[in-house]
Amino acid sequence: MIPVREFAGQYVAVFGLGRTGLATVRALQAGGAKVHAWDDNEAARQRATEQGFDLVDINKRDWQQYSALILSPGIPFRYPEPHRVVKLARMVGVEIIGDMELFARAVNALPEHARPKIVGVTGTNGKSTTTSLIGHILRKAGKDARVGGNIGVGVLDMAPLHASAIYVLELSSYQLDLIESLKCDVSVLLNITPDHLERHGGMQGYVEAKSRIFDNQTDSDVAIIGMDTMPTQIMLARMAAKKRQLCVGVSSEYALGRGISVVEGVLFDSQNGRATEVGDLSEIKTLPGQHNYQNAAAAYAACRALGVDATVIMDAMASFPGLAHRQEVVGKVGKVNFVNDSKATNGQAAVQALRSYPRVFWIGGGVPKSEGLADVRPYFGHIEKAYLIGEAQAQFSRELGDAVPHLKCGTLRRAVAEALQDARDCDDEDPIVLLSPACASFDQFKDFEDRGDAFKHLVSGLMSESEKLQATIS
Ligand code: UMA
Repeated sequence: MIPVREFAGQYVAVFGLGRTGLATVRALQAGGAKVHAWDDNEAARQRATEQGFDLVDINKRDWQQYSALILSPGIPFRYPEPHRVVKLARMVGVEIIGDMELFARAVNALPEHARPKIVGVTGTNGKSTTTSLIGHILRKAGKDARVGGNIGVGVLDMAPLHASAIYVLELSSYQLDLIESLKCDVSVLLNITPDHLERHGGMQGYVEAKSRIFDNQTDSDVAIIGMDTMPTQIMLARMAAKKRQLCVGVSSEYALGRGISVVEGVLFDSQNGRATEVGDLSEIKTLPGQHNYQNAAAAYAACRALGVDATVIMDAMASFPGLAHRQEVVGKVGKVNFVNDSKATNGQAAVQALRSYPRVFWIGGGVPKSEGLADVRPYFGHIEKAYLIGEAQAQFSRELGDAVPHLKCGTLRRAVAEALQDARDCDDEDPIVLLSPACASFDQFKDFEDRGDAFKHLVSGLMSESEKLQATIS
């Protein structure tokens, strides 16, 4: 845990008692603050009480007493409408920040020589893989790398600050909205495509939130920017012109004259204007597809910026174990392969998986995003048949129309059973059933991890049934 001393002896309100909130309460209390914590949800309050937290309903308190409101990232801050506690805090001029800002202030309070390094990673898609890959490479290079943030670990729950440590933080747009003084030694922005627009009041607000990862950088810092989406291309051009920090472009679509590129699976470093072949990524099973090539290029650039040798980086990438719920091969029933890509909560993310396989039995649906299947449409040809679930099924059925055979299955259980049946009967030798929903999960599951676990559970049930059947036959 990272104690936060900034509010020692003062009253602080913490709202939201999930991973962020609970870690924040612990860190503030360890630093001597008097914390009033609350959550709208009774079950969350109950869980917190069971863990020994004293709760105070901040809706009913005098807000003049609070020095700050620490807001969890999932709680609406500006759009679609600020949460009631946000309005209360604004009314009395109480500052509103998030756990990342508390972390930043704890780091900034240290003398310069005692500060750890910070690598921030954001983007619409690929940030968890890139964050985890950077952490893996740095550890293989013998560094004290710690991985956390949006990837699932509240930043204040991470190991205490230390000068030789490197904090590799996945940063969501929600978290970036709540920072002021976070200064990343290396900032990575992978890509920007429409997502979470309702929370940022549209695309401009979303792009602005993402760009905050570069705030506070100086000429000793490095900004690594994906060149494969238009908003990030524009951002790199503007930032390079300002020369506030060193900007490095990365791409898996274009051979960059200056930057890091992946061409047909081969990674090239042309940061000094002359292209040097660094290594072949196409052999790394845990980083399949063009999107992962860009993630790898960004991870390479970040680790080079931290002084890691290129050969050490390539060796480390080869042993990257991959991440759960991202094109995770979960098992085989007879000849049918099952791939769990539950993390694909928007169309762009589902595209990354769909374009990695020429022909799949695709399970999609859940809570649809505003852009529906618009991004997926160019890859309809990769879908042999679609199995639709959740709230999105009627909308997706309309969007697929006659172009893709499909079935409204309602539940994941039925979708898996139907897809297995069809895949088993098809002529392919090695068919793939892919769960890559292009939707949020909240209509039927707690979160994307819960959805992916349910898929894995269903597949493992089918695998043991199939093994039992094989044993009976033989
Ligand atoms: N709550 C209220 N009122 C509200 C909304 C929420 O009281 O109006 C309460 C809920 O009852 C719950 C708590 O707030 O008890 C949850 O807070 P939260 O949604 O911020 O979730 P945390 O558990 O703190 O997890 C957050 C991130 N979640 C979100 O941003 C939604 C986690 O990212 C992150 O791993 C964690 O902090 C640690 O940093 C998850 C995520 O889905 C993976 N992120 C989004 C994404 O990747 O697309 C942004």
